[in-house]
Amino acid sequence: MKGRHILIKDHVNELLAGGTPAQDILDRGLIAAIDVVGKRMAAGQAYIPEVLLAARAMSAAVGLLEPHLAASGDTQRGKIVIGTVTGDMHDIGKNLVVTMLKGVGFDVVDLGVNVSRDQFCDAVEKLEPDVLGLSALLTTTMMEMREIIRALDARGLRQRCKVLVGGAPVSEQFARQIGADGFAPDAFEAVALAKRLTAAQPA
Ligand code: B1M
Repeated sequence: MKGRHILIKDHVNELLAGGTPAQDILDRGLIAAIDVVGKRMAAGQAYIPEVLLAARAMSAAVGLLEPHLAASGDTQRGKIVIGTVTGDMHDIGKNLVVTMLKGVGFDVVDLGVNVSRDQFCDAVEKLEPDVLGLSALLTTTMMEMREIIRALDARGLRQRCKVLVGGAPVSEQFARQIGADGFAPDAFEAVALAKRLTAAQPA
């Protein structure tokens, strides 16, 4: 919460060495703390520089957890193109989803943040993924997901891949409303859903 990105690495390494599961460190430590920062931000008690410092510390800690979170050894499962939609710079959650998907054997192409609908459409056309993953953390940018699905439709690409959406303001109901194929509330569900969506595809 104080943004101490160097100290947090020592702390995470100590916890891992002591046998604390990586998932606990993530859920009970990192996500719990960034949620407090988010609430302070909403209440006007924390400002962007402090949130950026907290985000930098969180990213540093998540980097240490990644090898422990991502189970490995599974065979190749399919290709996923993923990105945070245009106007949105939030990427911590999306990066966690990427890590977990890679860990179970998906070939993941991460387009990064602030990705335009044309970039998503071009990637679907060129890379032919099984799944397109869209992330949004703002109530304003989540509406862009609908436009991306419309743009895929307009370019005749909608049937070429499944669309998976996620991010804090997104819900199952919203996913259905915009015509997505699925919604995942967290990185674990994203992996489970991606497996189901790709398993349903003809070989
Ligand atoms: Co921003 N921010 N932020 N922020 N920020 C929120 C989202 C906010 C809820 C804080 C608040 O007010 N309480 C609020 C949004 C309010 C709203 O829209 N209703 C907000 C705001 C307002 C803003 C700005 C507009 C502030 C401003 O400038 N006035 C601004 C917008 C910038 C922009 O994007 N254009 C802004 C900026 C920032 C920072 C840059 C400072 C920083 C981001 C740094 C970064 O990502 N590199 C930041 C942060 C850190 C947050 C909070 C505090 C934490 C987000 C986070 O990383 N959570 C956030 C408050 C909160 O969420 N508690 C907040 C941890 C992460 C593990 O969870 O991202 O939810 P999450 O990801 C989860 C699931 O959602 C899911 O799985 C993930 C892992 O389990 N998931 C998917 C995510 N993507 C998925 C995709 C999938 C499936 C699942 O399939 C494809």
